[in-house]
Amino acid sequence: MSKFKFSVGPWNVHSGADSYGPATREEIPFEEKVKRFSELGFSAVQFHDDDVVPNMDSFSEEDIKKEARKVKAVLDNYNMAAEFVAPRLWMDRRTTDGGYMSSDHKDREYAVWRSYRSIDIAHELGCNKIVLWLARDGTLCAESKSPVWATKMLVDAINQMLRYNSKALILIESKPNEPVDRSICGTIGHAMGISAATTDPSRVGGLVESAHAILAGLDPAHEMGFALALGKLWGVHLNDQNSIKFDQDKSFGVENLRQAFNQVKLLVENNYGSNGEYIGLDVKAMRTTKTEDSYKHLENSLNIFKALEEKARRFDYDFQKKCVENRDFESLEMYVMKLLMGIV
Ligand code: XUL
Ligand code: MN
Repeated sequence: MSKFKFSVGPWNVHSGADSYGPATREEIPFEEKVKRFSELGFSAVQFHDDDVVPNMDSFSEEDIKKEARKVKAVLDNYNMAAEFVAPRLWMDRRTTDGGYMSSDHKDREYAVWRSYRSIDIAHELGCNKIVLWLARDGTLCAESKSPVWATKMLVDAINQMLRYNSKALILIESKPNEPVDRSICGTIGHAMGISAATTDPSRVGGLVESAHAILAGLDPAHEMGFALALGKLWGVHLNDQNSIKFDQDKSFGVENLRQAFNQVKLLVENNYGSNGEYIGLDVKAMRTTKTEDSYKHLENSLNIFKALEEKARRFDYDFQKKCVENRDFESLEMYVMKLLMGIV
């Protein structure tokens, strides 16, 4: 029995369309997804602002709140919570050259407007976490934008959000590249630096995604550990990634089992979740997956997580201590491999 609570975003179940080809599966209506998520054992849903209010740009601020209340009723119906709301700052024409760091001040104002709406929507859904994945904030052409200026723009935008609502918590989801070439918050260390520079660091933390850490050439457990040490790991996006290439969002643990184990072990050891945090998934089904298997990657990720949690909970710390005292890391490593292979 897992000691954690799990969350997932509606975009985790998608039609399979990518930049190179059309959909391969049927679209599943939102409410059906929520019902299935709850049956699979998830207790919260992660949202982009327009997952909650599609076409929100054409609604008034009051109507956006009204629409959000309808989604809250759907969540209540299935006994599901909302974990966070993330402004989608990458689809609209006004985010072509970024959100908070766009070269056009009108576009920057739009990005902040969307962020305020995300805060309003979160309030209606009964949560206070706002996730910033800074999709297009960075450069495509290195000389087009000063990284000094861009970093200051991000701090300014977060300060405006903190001012707008005194309860909102801002979680920066770091990622080194894609769709930009060079991002501004490439690692969780960058996110923590931004936090420290804001007017209220106690309300600015981080969300570590396994694949994003691997894209940065780093170990996801170490990224998570860094934020945990500072009391600022407020969300995770567990998934997997086969080395440094396009962002793959594979099922958790399917590429790097030992790295996955170490993420779970770290979360178990540090009582992650004791302040209400969720184990969030951000996983994509393969394009070849059939409509009837639209949730299989979620089930697989949950099952792998739970199997690794069970192994983490029976990790032999006495043996580990002895190995460390004797500097016998060969034996410690072999113990971990045997544990993962089911030999001990
Ligand atoms: C993009 C990514 C996003 C965020 C939410 O790489 O991970 O899905 O998690 O905006
Ligand atoms: Mn993510």
